[in-house]
Formats: sequence, structure tokens, C-alpha cells
Amino acid sequence: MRIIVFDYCLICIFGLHIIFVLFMSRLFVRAEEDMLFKETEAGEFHMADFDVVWRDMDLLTCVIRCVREFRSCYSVTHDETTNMCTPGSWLVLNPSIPLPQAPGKIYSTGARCNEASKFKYYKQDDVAACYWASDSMLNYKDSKENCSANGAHLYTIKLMEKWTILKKITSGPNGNYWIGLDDIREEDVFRWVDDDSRMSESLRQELFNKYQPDNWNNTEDCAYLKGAGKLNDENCLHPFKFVCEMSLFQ
Ligand SMILES: [Ca+2]
Ligand SMILES: [Ca+2]
Repeated sequence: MRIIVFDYCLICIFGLHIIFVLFMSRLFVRAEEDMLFKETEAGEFHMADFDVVWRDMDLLTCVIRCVREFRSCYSVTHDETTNMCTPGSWLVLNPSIPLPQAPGKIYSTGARCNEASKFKYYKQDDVAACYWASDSMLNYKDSKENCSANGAHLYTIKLMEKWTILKKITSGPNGNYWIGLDDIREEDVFRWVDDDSRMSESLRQELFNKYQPDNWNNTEDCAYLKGAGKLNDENCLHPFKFVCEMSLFQ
């Protein structure tokens, strides 16, 4: 992990910038290359949902520790008077059930799940997902486009916790759901739709049903969750329900 903070030597060199730098450093903390924590706007809701709280030296230490300890650390609350640090995950706007909120200022990566819309928040251990499972059925391409139209993508599973979440949010034996995995571009090379990364061999062994994927009749390129079971590859034109997922960073 690379930690980036504002370089305070700049203050020595550019004395006139001191006020600006101090001001900015209170608003922005970068804990990883792609994780910029900034103070949230009023009205946003922090998930103080890891059930821990600790006292840190400062805000930066608070953010770094949260990112290191929790895979779904997307927010922290830091009380500058007491230096109490409360790690959290997604910000949930207008949650259907009130969520715990810690004292202090909220800093977040911008990852949010708005329960006022149809997307819902779910956490398994320290992995979180913001998802929506459809009731209607569409083919794979239209499902993918439906998710995109909502600023989301078909659900991906790169961690086993995400698999557990998928099983819990879908309707068991009564539902078959497209997820964001296909071998359309290259036969038998399954890729995740969100970042085009290749499915690992271990996940392929773990998540597909026995004897699947079988590319039956050379027509099956899209993966779906088959009822209460595991994944199967199917003809992409087949209509199924589908699960969309909000990207972490918007
Ligand atoms: Ca195939
Ligand atoms: Ca198949």
C-alpha cells in the first residue's frame, strides 16, 4: 500500500501557501492511490458498522488503520477533540432502518449506497455490496444495459464473501439470475464485466456447478446463478432475472 499525504515541506518553500495547505489537509486524506477520503457533505450518513472504535494520533492514522484492517473501509468518523476514530463502510443515504452514527466529522471515499432508490446495502464480514436484484427477466445484454442505465454493473464475485452475499440476496430455488461474468470475447476465458479481469481458476472450481461451464452445443457464453445452486453457463439470449451492483467509486 502506498500512503500519500500532503508534503509539508511545501510549506517551508512556499510560506504563502501555508494556510491553503493546512486547509486542504483537513479536507482530504489519501490513504491509497485510488482511495481519497474527503469530508462528506451534510446530510450524508456514515455506517459505523464494524463495531469497533479506537483512539488515534490523528485523522490520517485513523484512515490508514481503517483501510488496512477492513476490506470495505470506505468511510471513517474522526472526532478531532478526542481523536476517537470510528471505521465504517458504505455511506447509506436515507436508510430504511436507522444506522449507528459516531461523533465527529465524517470522511469517505465517495462510495455510497442510496436506499432511497432501489439499491440496497449488504455486508458480509468486512465485505460490503450495494446491490439490486430484479424481478423481471431480460437477456444478458439487456440486463447488462439495465444495470448501466442505473450507474451500476452486473454483480461480480471476486471474493467468497460476495458469493455469500449473492446467495443471501437472491430468492433461492425460485430464481435464476444473470451475474457479470461471460466468455463472449474468448471461449472458455471467463471475465468479470466490471474490470474485464479474468476469473481465477480457484473461483471457477468453487463457483460453477459440477460439469459446468460446458458451453453446451457451443452456444453458452454467459454465467448465471442457477436457483439455489451454483453458476452455470447459458445462452446469452435466454431471459433471466439479474443482479446489479453499484461501483465502489463514483
Ligand atoms: Ca462459452
Ligand atoms: Ca452450461
